[in-house]
Amino acid sequence: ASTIHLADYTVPGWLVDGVHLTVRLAPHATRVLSRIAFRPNPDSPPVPFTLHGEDLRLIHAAIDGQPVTPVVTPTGLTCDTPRSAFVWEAEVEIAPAANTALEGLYMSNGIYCTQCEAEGFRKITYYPDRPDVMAVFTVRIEGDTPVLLSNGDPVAQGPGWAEWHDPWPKPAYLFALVAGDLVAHSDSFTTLDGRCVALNLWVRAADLDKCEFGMGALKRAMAWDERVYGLAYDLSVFNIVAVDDFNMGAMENKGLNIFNASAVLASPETSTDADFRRIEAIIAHEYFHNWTGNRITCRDWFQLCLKEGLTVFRDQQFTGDLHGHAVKRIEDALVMRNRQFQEDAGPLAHPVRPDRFVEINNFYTVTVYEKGAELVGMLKRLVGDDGWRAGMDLYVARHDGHAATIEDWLAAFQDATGRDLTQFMRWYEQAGTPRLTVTDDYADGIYRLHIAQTTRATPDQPDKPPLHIPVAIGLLDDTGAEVVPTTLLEVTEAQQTFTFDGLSARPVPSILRDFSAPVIVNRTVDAAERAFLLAHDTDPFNRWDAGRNLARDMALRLIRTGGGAPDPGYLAGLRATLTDDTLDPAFRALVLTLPADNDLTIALALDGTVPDPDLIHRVREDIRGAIACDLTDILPDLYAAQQVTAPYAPDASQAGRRRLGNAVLMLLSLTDDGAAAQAQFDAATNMTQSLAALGALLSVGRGAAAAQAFHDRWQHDRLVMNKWLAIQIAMAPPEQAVAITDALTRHPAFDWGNPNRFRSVLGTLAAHPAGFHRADGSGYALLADWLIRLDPVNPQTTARMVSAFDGLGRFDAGRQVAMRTALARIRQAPALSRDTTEMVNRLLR
Ligand code: BAL
Ligand code: ZN
Repeated sequence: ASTIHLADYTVPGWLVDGVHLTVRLAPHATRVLSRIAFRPNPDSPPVPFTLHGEDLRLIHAAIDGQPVTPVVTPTGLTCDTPRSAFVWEAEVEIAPAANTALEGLYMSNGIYCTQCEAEGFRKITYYPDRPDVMAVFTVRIEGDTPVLLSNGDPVAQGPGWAEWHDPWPKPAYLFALVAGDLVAHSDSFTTLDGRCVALNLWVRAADLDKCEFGMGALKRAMAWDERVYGLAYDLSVFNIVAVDDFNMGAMENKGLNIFNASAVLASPETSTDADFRRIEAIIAHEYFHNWTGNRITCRDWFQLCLKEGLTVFRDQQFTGDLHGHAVKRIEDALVMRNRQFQEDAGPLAHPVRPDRFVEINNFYTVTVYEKGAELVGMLKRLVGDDGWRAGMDLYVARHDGHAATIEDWLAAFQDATGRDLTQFMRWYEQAGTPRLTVTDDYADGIYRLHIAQTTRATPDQPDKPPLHIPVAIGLLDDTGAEVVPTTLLEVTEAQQTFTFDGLSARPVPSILRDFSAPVIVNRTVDAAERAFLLAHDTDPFNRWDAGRNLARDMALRLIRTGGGAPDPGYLAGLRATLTDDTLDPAFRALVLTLPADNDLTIALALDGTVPDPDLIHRVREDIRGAIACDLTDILPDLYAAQQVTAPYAPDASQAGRRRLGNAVLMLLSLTDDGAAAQAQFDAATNMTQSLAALGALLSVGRGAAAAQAFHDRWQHDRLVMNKWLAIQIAMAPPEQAVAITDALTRHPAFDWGNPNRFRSVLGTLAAHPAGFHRADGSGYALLADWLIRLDPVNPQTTARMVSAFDGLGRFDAGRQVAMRTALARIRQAPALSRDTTEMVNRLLR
């Protein structure tokens, strides 16, 4: 398979004025008739007429009504055509019931559905399947199912057929079609300008009781986008459909979002607080794409972050506005540190805007999405709130109805605000996590901060020029009062000094407030200063980060020395924070959460220490044990104080209390043999409490009976059974994780062709660092076995999960050999997909 380069972009040779599709549904022989008006692109030199197409059986083709015989290849066709506008007609046959890759038109539990991003439309019919070809679609669906849906507004329908028309020009990746025995949870939304929009959430009848929350989330998102960005919905109907088999979380098809059932169905009995939050965020994310992605789309797939980074940023803002920014910011930073920094530090590192790919599906990554959102956040900080809104307005006004680039995006902000963003552009092009080394000095009332930036080499990028980094700081006096409130320093050089004068004493600096840039800060800070910031920092993010840094420094010290006792200062700080009832319980729960294994692994690797996953796990467990012991006098009361007696609501206040209560329950279980957890499990009336109690019981080896009871109660519920499978692996002791995973792959519930199921089992093993990275290589071997089996069935999910091996290069020689052996075995699998081949090759290069 060949590599596609951004530098080779050329405009489309042919443009599309309109698309008429007739889809005659049948599980094994669906016929797709297309009538497409083409004209030469005046901005392109004359080029031959070519269309993408894969896995299609061409029945006939015609140009302006005259039959033609195109040259068909496995990836498309070419055909002699007039040099001027013409109408292309084709009829193809496809087999949705045989489509296990879940790209194009496929069937999920009897429901026809589609997934066309990034390049799935070419599996439905021949078409210029590239995002810069935008067209108005009219679709007729014929089928014997009660519900027949496509994009846009309904035109007409009768028994066995329906017609839809989408007036907004769109790229083919936003095409969608759904047909099946579905029922709707319906509602409506009136836009600020008074238009009534019909809202439907289509599900199987058995799931109708799990729609209310998702519908509310949709309405909140619609109102928020109007209020915050002045962006209103633009069709008469907005449909969401839940399907069981889906590679991603959800898809923003114009007017017809298709969702992984796990990302939309919610009920207190079956969903945790975290599920509710995630569902609300994903519904908002897909809705927000209506403007940032659909009305303004990407010129080419290299620009994926243009829509994804911006839309993630918008859903983060939305969640923060609804539920509190402090906790949201910490959670977003944790995703960066635990996952994105890891990607940046390994063989899969790539820029937020990659400049080459073999298979674009492999670039729906935490770098494109979450780091992409961080770049948007930095831009907002640099231009300020007014500049941000002016830039967004200009971006929308200029590019509405068009396919844009990152250059267009930054030009809108440059033009709206007058800021020079030339250097900022490097963030999009340069992979890797910058490290800031911060030192300071103070004399005669003058305080100076010295900041140096470096970014390590990443694949294909040995040299890294300096970035434009917004570093928010504040200075505190020894009572915790701010002597310099939050100030944005703009670091643009390799080394820079910032001076603050007129100070009466040496201040305590609070650096990188609100996680103002996705960087690692290196600064030698003693435990006393960290404890001071944990107690006093006025910036909630840095207050939390001070506690996390205390824990991290301590964990790293214990790892380096092979173990030992936790710092009394850390334990004292934790005690003070946990018992401070003025603090949000969710915030306290976050302070109680130890740095993840991944976070510690990266820190060790960056400092040249070979991380030992077993030792890291043991030290974390030792620290947890020491915390449980040290806080034993306060834990029962702290736990009791978080119990909610009001009827369940997934709001921030209740969820925060459950979060803290359940974090405390994990510690209590270490000292009471799971008694409190068993009591909570027995009394639980919602999934948050039930699952947390089951997890706590499993974590202390007392979970067998509860796991069985949970299974017996929920075996009919696919989504809950995913949790049941996952938690047994997540909570397994490292030495048992592989065996438990292996056993669960033999459980009747393990329907491995379903991506959610596969991820619940193998994905959970891959996310269990000490379990997956067994020194004997058994974790790698088991995952490889299953990826080899899944690849011919579902390349996309296989390829994404291959990234579990991106610790390659970080661990000891024995593990490296075992990882390479596993990857080599995958590479040798017969007819390995393009998706997986690219990932394995990137890992092994
Ligand atoms: N566009 C793919 C799914 C999402 O990011 O919304
Ligand atoms: Zn998205």
